[in-house]
Amino acid sequence: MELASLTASLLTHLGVATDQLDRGDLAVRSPIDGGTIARLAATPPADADAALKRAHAAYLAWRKVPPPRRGELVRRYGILLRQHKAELGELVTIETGKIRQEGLGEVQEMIDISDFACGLSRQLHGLTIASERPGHRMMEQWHPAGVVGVVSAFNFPAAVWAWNATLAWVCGDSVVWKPSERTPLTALACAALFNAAARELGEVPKGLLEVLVGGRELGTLLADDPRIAVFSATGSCAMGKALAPRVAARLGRSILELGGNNGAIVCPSADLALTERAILFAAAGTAGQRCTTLRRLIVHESVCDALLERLHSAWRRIPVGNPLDPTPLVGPLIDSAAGTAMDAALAEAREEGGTVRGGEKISVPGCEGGCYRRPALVEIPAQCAVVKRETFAPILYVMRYRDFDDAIALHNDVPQGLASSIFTRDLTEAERFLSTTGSDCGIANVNIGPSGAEIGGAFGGEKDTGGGRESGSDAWKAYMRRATCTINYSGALPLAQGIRFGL
Ligand code: UN1
Repeated sequence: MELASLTASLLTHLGVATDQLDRGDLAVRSPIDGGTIARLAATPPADADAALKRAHAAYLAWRKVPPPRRGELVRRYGILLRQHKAELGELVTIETGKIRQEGLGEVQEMIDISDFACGLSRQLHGLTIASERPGHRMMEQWHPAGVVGVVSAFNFPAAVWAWNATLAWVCGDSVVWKPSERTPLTALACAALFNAAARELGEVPKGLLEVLVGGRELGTLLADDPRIAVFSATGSCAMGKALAPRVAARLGRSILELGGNNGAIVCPSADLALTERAILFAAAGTAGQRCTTLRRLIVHESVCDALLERLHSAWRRIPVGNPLDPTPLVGPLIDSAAGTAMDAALAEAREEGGTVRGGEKISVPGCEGGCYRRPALVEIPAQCAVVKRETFAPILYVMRYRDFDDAIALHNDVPQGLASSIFTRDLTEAERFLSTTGSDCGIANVNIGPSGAEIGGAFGGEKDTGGGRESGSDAWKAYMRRATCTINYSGALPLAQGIRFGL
């Protein structure tokens, strides 16, 4: 079936009114063949303002609903996601170009975070703290923060939004979502399923989820609007650096999940067969378009040739092709600009003395308008500027090390700090990598690659990655406001710090 009509039929199954698909100027293209699959109308600023008003009113009502009841809404959402996993996964594949396995994985990640958030709705607990004053008690309470603005990227058009939205809803917040203008259809489908869950539950205020369709002007609008209590953005470091100061200027709160330039150290004792498999998924998977993609490999000189031999053979065999077909492991890049950026990075690497293998254009029959590239493996003598930059494409730079401390220093010597790995069977190396003086990233793994995190842990990174944490652990606290409460049940009025004050 032609992609546009396949998309329309998936959207119908997912509950999206298809009359809006050819209404506007915003062309949505599938990276699979570059063809237009919809033309949406962008949200005008006046409509965005009305959406923010509805979201704010929804928050005022929703914050009064007991959290476990809020969790029930998210639980129902998770059930609908399970029922529609195949269709939503396929839509993600069509809109992002990721292979079917990864499209389904993305929906599974949404289901997982829905389960997590539902459980969390009975766990939004604060501390009780011993007071220094007799007959006093201190406690922390967590209250809903307000409207959460979510700006999401094309590469995880549903899961990363769901990390934010499901937590926000159980925390008593409402959500205004600005998806990437390249993947608005997935957003419309996620919203349709959410609205279905809300209808099922009943008594859910309108405006708990508002979707704004359009470009960067809408992200800026959310960053600037004081009604957005929490601004959560995923995207490039440049995007974060443009928007974060705007949120800060109004003393708003941001959660930033920006670029990664993730490295792995391969030590002499590493299990090379396991390491090879881990590297293949982390570097070539999702066509190198995850923020957690492995981009830098730092290999001990004693095992580098053996590992490279394995990687060269694997890289030659990676099936690249239409992600809707069952065999490809690597689909297209998001657009031709991404291909141009990849070519430019490889040219720069060559100038720096790099040996480039792979990276060539691949013509996929029937998908001539798509931008397909063989993943590239680049041996490079030094960590030069191109290696320190995040190029959102499947390029793996390989460097050698002799001394372990040098390897860690090289690993940390990039502006970004998202995810990292070490491959070793030596306990002291593993522990040093995880220690205070080891990896400086928000995610540090042993004997698995840097990508493909589970939702149970807090997700995010340091330095230019932005410092935000989303998803599991106690990331929920960023979606609430903390009140420190002191209660005096004594009848006397002792002051803290022993201060005497009175007439
Ligand atoms: C992203 O690329 O923005 O850990 C998120 C991973 C996925 C999420 C990636 N669970 O690779």
